[in-house]
Amino acid sequence: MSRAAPVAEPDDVRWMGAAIALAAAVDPSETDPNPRVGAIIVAPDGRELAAGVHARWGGPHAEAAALADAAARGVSLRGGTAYVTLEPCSHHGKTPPCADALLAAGLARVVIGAADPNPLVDGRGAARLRDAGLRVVDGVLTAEARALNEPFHLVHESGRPFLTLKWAMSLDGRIATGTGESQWISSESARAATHALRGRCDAILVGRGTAATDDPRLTVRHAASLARGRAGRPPLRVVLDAGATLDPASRLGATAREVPVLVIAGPSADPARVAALEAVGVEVLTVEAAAGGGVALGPALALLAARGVGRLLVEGGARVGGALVAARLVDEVVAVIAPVILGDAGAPGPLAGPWTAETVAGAPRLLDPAVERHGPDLLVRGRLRYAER
Ligand code: AOF
Ligand code: ZN
Repeated sequence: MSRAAPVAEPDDVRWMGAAIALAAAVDPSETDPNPRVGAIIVAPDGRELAAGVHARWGGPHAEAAALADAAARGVSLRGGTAYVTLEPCSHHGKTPPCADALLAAGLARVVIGAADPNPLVDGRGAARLRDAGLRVVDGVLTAEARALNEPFHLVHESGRPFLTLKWAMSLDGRIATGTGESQWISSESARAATHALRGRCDAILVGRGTAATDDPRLTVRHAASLARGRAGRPPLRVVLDAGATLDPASRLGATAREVPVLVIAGPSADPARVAALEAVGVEVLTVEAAAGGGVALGPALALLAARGVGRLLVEGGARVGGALVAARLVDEVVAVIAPVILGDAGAPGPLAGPWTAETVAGAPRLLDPAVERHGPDLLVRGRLRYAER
């Protein structure tokens, strides 16, 4: 039996816009890696009856919050329409399925902004509502609803993490002096902002060269900087290291039993080196080699996504950054610009490698970047858009 798909009604866009605005007011670091979601329930006569958001990771979903709001107001939802920015869930997670809760409330219609790409849901929430006889309308303000949760959609739909590439450079575009000194180009307050950025990511990645030169810790300095959804777990520390040549006595190696370290090696890594890293508690996984040497980036990112890494922060070096931009794998850029001039004499810039934009007009570009001031430094942040090919 086929049913005609219910069509949108004139007020649907307005109510969905209002639900999106509710979700947009939630700080994403409160819900990560969960999506931000808003829900509004409207009576058959067009009055708003209840509203709710998914306000924090582990807390009630937006629909449950709206139903609790209705209960607190003592209103009946019978025959009403729910506007949800994300398809209601159908799985028993930390909370029971929202689709069931909406059914129990006696609603007549559900209007959905974006489908839930989580394999635990993936259309089953909408199907359950339809099968129970509700009128389900989807595709209302979908682009805006998806924009609330770009990393969430990306990781489920493309199988790779949302990738933020970060660098700090001098006013004249250098990340070190010609003699190789780089600590510290950016101010203490800009570095504190970077630690907060780390606290929102599932993993922090550097290339083997940066691991050797800077001997970084890649930790989050203050526990308070950790996003709630990380539930006290610091981000995974990752080194792209084709030869598995990371020094087991480096800061990363020496602290691997306290905060996990993953080395992504290539197929020709020396087994003795792998064993030496594993002996200090570093996990070593192998992916195929890239055509030009090094580790193949796509498979390395797929491996991280499979490990639950939804947000990845890449902190260098220049070759890794250059290769990621060339491969169009960078989603967001955070660049700190310090008011210092370092000159050249071979001083490196933030991106290295054979790739270059062919024209300025066709070059990747930050879309509507935000600019923040941290002490004396500027922080420029935005989504990276690539030209059509
Ligand atoms: C909804 N409404 O408000 C949200 C949904 O870890 P849990 O149990 O909270 O489930 C998280 C998953 O539920 C998340 O990955 C996404 O698929 C869905 N999020 N669903 O119906 C909401 N936040
Ligand atoms: Zn739910």
